[in-house]
This record gives sequence, C-alpha cells and structure tokens, in this order.
Amino acid sequence: MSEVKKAMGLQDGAYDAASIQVLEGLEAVRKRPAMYIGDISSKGLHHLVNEVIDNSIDEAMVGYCNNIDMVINEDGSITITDDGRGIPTDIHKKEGRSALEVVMTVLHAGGKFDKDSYKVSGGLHGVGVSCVNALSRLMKVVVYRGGKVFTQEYQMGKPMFPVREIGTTDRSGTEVTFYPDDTIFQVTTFSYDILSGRLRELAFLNKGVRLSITDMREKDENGEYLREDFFSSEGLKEFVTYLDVNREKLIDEPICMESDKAGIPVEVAMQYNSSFTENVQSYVNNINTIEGGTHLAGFRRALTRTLKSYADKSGLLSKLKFEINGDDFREGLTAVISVKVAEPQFEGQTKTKLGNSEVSGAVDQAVSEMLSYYLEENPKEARTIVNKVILAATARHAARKARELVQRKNVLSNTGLPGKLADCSEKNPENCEIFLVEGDSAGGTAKQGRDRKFQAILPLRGKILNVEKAMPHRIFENEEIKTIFTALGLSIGTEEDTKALNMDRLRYHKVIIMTDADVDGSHIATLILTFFFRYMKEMIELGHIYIATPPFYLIRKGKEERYAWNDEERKQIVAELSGGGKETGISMQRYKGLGEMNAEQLWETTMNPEHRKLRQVDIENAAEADRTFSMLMGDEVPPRRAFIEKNAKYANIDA
Ligand code: 0RA
Repeated sequence: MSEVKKAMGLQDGAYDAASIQVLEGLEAVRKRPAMYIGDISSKGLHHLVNEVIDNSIDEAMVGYCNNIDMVINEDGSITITDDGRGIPTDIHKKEGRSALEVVMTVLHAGGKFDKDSYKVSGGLHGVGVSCVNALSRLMKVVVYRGGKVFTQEYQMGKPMFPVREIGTTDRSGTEVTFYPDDTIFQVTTFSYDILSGRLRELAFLNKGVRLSITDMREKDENGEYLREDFFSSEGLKEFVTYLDVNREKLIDEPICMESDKAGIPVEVAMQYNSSFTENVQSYVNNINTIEGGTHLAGFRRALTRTLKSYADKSGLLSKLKFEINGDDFREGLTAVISVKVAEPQFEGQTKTKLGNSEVSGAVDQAVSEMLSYYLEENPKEARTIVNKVILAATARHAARKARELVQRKNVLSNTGLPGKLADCSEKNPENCEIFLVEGDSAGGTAKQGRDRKFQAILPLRGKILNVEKAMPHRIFENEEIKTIFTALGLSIGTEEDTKALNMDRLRYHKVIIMTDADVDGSHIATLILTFFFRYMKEMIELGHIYIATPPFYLIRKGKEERYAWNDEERKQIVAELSGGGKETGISMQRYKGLGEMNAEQLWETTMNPEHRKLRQVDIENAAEADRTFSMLMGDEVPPRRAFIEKNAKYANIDA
C-alpha cells in the first residue's frame, strides 16, 4: 500500500479542511441523475453502492483501512462501515461548517479532487458520496475520529441538523447508511449477487483488505443470514485461478508480475487453459475497463512481441507454414491487468476505455521484462505456451478455409438473406425486432401471430453449437450460427481485421430469444446467449438482446381467459375468478412449450409489446460472466434455468 501511496505522490500530512474544493450544487444531481450515475435502473442503483465503497477502498489504498463491511439491512437500505481515518470533522475554513457536512453535501468535495491527492475519479466513478446523498431519501453518517463519535443525517442530501458529537470511542472509521430515493430510481431493491460480486472483485484487486457482505432481508433454512467474507492474500494470482476454476490449466501456476514504472503501479497475472477463448480483464483504479484502452494495448503488444521473439529463438516455429498473428497468442489466455493512474482519462461509449498514452509504455515494459525472464527461467512452461499458440494458429487457418468455403456456397436467398427468415416490412432498424425461435413448428406459429410490420421471425432448428467447447472454425460451419449472423446483417469473422462487428449494419435493434419455458428451452437460450457473449459481445453491451417469457398457465372460466407467469399469479387469478367462492367451472392448462399455444395466444402473451414481459440481458460483471459461461457450457451439467433467472432481469422496455 505504501508503494502505491508513494507512486501517487501522496503526502502523509494530515488532511486540511481548506483543500476541499466546492464545485456545484446537489439539485443538479437530482434533476439529471443519469448524468452522474449513468442511469436510474438497477445499474444506477448499484452504482450508488460502488460510489460509497470507493471512498473506503481509497482509504485502504493509502494504507489506512483494513476492513470494509457491507450490510443490506432488513428494510432494504445499505450500511457500509470501514476502519479508515474517518471523514474529517473540523471546521471547513471557506465554508464555515464541518468538513464532514461539506464532504456529504457538496458535489465533488470528497477532499480528493485536488491534484495532490489520489482519486478514483473518472467514468462514472468519483462523483462522490454527496451524489449518493442527493439521490437518497435518507442518509446517515457516523464518524469515529480523534477519540470521538460524530453523526449527521440528511434528507435528499440536505442536513437535518448540524454535525453532532454523540460520544467517545477508541476506534476510527466511517459508517454510511442510505435509502435510495424511490421517486428517482425505477427499482430500489439491491441484488445480493451484484453486490457480493463487486466485493469479491475488490478483494482480488486489493490484496490484504477484508470485505464482507451480510443480507439481513431474509434468513436461510438454518435461521442464518446470507453472508460472505472476501479476502485475498495473493491478489490477481488468485483472481485468475478463480476465473479459470472450470477450465483445464496448462501451466501449474499463473504467471504474475508487479512493477512501478514511471510512477504507474502495474499488476498482471496470467494463465493459459485448454479452451479457445480469450478472457483478459483490465482494471484502472479498481474500475473494470470493459472497452480496454492504453493499458490493455501495452499488455497485448508486450505479450505478442515477447512470446514471438522467444518462439523464434527457440526454433519451435520452424515447422509452421503460415504466419502467427496477435490473436493466436491470446487463445486460451485468462489474464487480469490492474493499473493505478493518478489522473485517468476515460473515453468510449461507456466511459470505460483508458486514454492516458503514458500507461501503454509502462505496462509494455513491465510485461516484457517479467515475461521474458519467466520464459528463460521456465523452459517447460514456455514450451507448453508456444505449443498452444501454434495450435491456435493452425485452428485459425482451418477457420479461414471453412469461412471461404461458406462464402462461396450459395446459402442465401436472392435477397441476400437466409431463406428461413420471415422478414418485417419496416426498414428502420430501431423499430425492428427479430425473434429467434426454437423449432420450425413454434417458428410457424410465431410467423402467423406476429405483426409483420416490425417483427421478423427466424426459426432455429434444434440445438445450436456449443461455442464454448467447439474449435473456432466449427463456428463457421454451423448452419444456425451462419443464419443468425446473416439475418442480423453482420459479418462473421475470427481474425483481428474482421472481428469488430459493424454495428451500423445491424438490421434489428431488438433481438428476442424465444424458447420453451422448460429445461431444454433454457438450455437452448443459454447456448444462444453464450454465442452472443463470445462472438457478438457488443450486442449484449449495447442492450440489444432480450429473452421472451411465455406464460406458464392459461386459466379459463367460461369465455374469460387469463394467463399466469408463476404460481403466485396463478393462485391470485383463480381466487379472482372464483370470487372467493368455489373453484367450479375454472379450468387450467399448463403450457409446456410454445407449440401448445396458437398464433393468437402467442401474440397476446409473448409477442405483443402491450402485454409481453421481455427480459433484457445485461452483463453486470464481465469477469464473473466469463466464469459463469465457462461453467454453464463446460463439462458440468449446470443449473441453467437459475442462470437465466439471474442474468436476464425484467425490463419494462415496452411500457
Ligand atoms: C476526506 C478526507 C479524508 C478521508 C475521507 C474524506 C474519507 C471519506 C470516506 C468515505 C467513506 N469512508 C471514508 N473514509 C475517509 C482524509 C482524512 C485525513 O487526512 O485524516
């Protein structure tokens, strides 16, 4: 920790209240919350928690905090406690009130927005705890500092009383409790999985810090609260091992490096596995940089150059009849790169792409130095890695041949679209949807039931290829996969030059996976999702992928027909129809598959934007998603249904 502190040019000197800069008011935050936290959906809601934890993590990074505890309280609020220095409580000279009040109520007054101190700012992070305060109907802070306990409470960011001294203590730290404002957020229910996932990630990224989560909303069958503790003594090394649990590793231990070039702390851990997928996660100041950036570029460049030069020298490539490219060095690679940058510049669509040019060289130098040393010292492992690269290059070569073959064959109708596709008449992609339907028969029903103006139907025959286990070139021989690419208007590619999807050509902005509501159906949905995740990730990131939810029950009484999506709804409908009296004359049908519905029923319940319940697929945590897909699609027979439940959230996008 102290290394980091030095690297960031931090002084040990005590915090001076006057260094807090006052920038703008909190009304702005309530007026345009999305500008500060991204959106007001579940994503924005969970961002509030990140914002509070970031402050505690900052304390840990400068070496003052070892424990961070999060509690989801019984009433749904969140409490985060740390054992850092505690927010300063002395009088802020310029403002004439407690620094604590300033930190909590003035935007960008975290005390960390001057150049001398470290900040996690950038992207959507770093807007500060005051921003969370503004978006909470109630917030309470307790500070343990200098032997005393202080507190203050707020409503929608406004203090309800001046900072109050309420006792003495021998500990130090900060405790923040907040109730998100339900007049601002669409949802205010916190997800244990999202929060615990973030804490696990933070534990790996900040070795030596203990983090915990307790969910007091319900008890398990043993009468205990759901609770987890996260602690990592080896950091990224353990992170990589965790990500790859479901994969077969090629070398005994991950390769690890830690360095501090030009004042930029760099940490990397990497492992090769027998799969065909690349899983490189990069972080800047604990933020997952989904869009990559200069740190990732530096890593890739160093990896390619160092491995290539070792392979050339070792003579292992002499038999190879074709060129190796950058992708080949990353097939089956799982790696985590974490850098700390004092003034990060974030760019890109989701503000998660690092722009600072100086970082590229620092990572490159660190990786090439450490990796070439490793390869010299570990010839057995080095040979294993080079052989994996050769295998990847060979497979890529086979893939190219397969693709060329496919392109020559006439698989398309005269419009250039797959013959199976029933297209819609509307041409503006923003208004168009395509249903990927399991089976020709349900596909037929969907064709009859749809609104052909804006809804297209693509029936898929049987199971699509498990892309997680197949060699890359097999992807391009698979009929269903080729058909999906062509129908969407996107081109297929595995090589670097063709990999970027040309999203401008996307023909439908909603891609809706519609399968039976049974085990097979959810397996097929998961296969399709895995395919999108591995080969068209942008489609998920940009929110184009949805899952249709057909109802489970049809309940009839006389001419009245009602649908239920779960047992609770079914009971309620039966109660309503029987008017509290006898259940006579009520009949019930349990739908086992889409095939049991006629066209009109399918339209009414599952396709009509006015009544359907679409779920939007969303990647909350990229590292965790990769691990989950490798588990779901690997050798273990998994709880796929639970997976879909967890990863596709209800989105009232039609409302
Ligand atoms: C401003 C200045 C200092 C620490 C903090 C804020 C701080 C904020 C939070 C929020 C949650 N936990 C926190 N812990 C600390 C520096 C304090 C000093 O120099 O003594």
